[in-house]
Amino acid sequence: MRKFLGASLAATALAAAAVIALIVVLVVLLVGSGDTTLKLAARPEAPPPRFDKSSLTADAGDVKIDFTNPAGAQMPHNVVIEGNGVKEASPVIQPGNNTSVTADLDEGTYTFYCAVGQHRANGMEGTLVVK
Ligand SMILES: [Cu+2]
Repeated sequence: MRKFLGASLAATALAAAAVIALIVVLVVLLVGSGDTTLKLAARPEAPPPRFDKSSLTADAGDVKIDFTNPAGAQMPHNVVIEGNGVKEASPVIQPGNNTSVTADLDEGTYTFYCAVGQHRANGMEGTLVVK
């Protein structure tokens, strides 16, 4: 009887531990394993207009790009994240301002670019790889 009780207690403790572990896993999955915030800026010495980075990497999930158009820049800019059916754009900002754009991204390769004028055609774009 005592032996049975001990085994029963151990089984209960094991079950409780399993439930707790499951809850932890679910919380990690739901709260988001991979929210990423990236920094990006326009280079002030335009023209030609350029970002300060031509490639970015992020974890799958909400990906936020904090974008700075520095005070010394000559022109307005924005950032667009596009690819795999996603297209999210930040507001266009004048020099000396900051903005951001956020997109919920799956694994894959995306493009980020500036949608102002001919900036993208002139090379103001880059690749965002989501893993
Ligand atoms: Cu631009």
